Amino acid sequence: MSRLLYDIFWSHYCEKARWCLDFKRLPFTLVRVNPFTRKEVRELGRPGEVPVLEDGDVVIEGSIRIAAYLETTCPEPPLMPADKAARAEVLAIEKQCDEILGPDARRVAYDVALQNTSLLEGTILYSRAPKRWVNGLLLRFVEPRLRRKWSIHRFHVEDSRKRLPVLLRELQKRLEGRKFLVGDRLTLADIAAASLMDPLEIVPEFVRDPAWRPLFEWKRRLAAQHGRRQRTPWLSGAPPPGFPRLAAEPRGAGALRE
Ligand SMILES: N[C@@H](CCC(=O)N[C@@H](CS)C(=O)NCC(=O)O)C(=O)O
Repeated sequence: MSRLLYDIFWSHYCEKARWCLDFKRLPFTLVRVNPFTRKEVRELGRPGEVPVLEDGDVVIEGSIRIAAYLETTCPEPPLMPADKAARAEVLAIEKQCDEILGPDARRVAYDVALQNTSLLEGTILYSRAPKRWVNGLLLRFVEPRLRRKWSIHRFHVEDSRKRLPVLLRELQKRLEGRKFLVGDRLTLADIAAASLMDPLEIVPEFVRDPAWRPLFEWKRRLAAQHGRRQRTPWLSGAPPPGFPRLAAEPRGAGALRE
């Protein structure tokens, strides 16, 4: 029976679904979705969001439902703890990550990338000549649509910047002296948090702030242990125009290496 994951490789929600599948050691085939037309997903009769899992006759949309489906159909190894209270904690963290961390991290990261468009090469922009030469034109078409789609406008970005530290602080606090967000083994809560915070790797005000170093270190360690591909942290070079320089950030190159 074929198992297909409709995927956009740089989508952090797709990464969450891929991580769940890999954790369960379930073989699957990736269907690369055209990010502009979403044709492959629409052909399934779905509105166009990714990830979508097609498992034989069953089609499941969204990383939350995919994780729940995998846990039911393939219970081992478990993504959820056995204890009922701990399960509720995992689901609550997953929900917060889905509703706050995922959209807010995406919004602030796109805001940075749209001001530093080389960060978009290899994803929505071409990285090699001669196609690279049309990037300017492509961006003029794509940028307004992206900004509209993800509400990447000043006030929304500001709101996201204020909301994120609240959640990041909660996550970081939970991890004090512990390896996992809930209990003593990896759960869906860790996969959700580590996947959905990945876009923040390119947001200097978070990734360079020593206050969040333990959280980023945890995320990178976990990702490395599980063989995940993650974004390269933007730790050196001038931050984008308009970004607050952190008090702890060295002048000049601004490098803050681990
Ligand atoms: N809550 C959903 C969110 C999925 C989501 O936002 N996916 C994005 C890509 S990161 C998407 O495809 N959005 C719709 C679109 O761009 O048409 C999940 O858990 O999968």
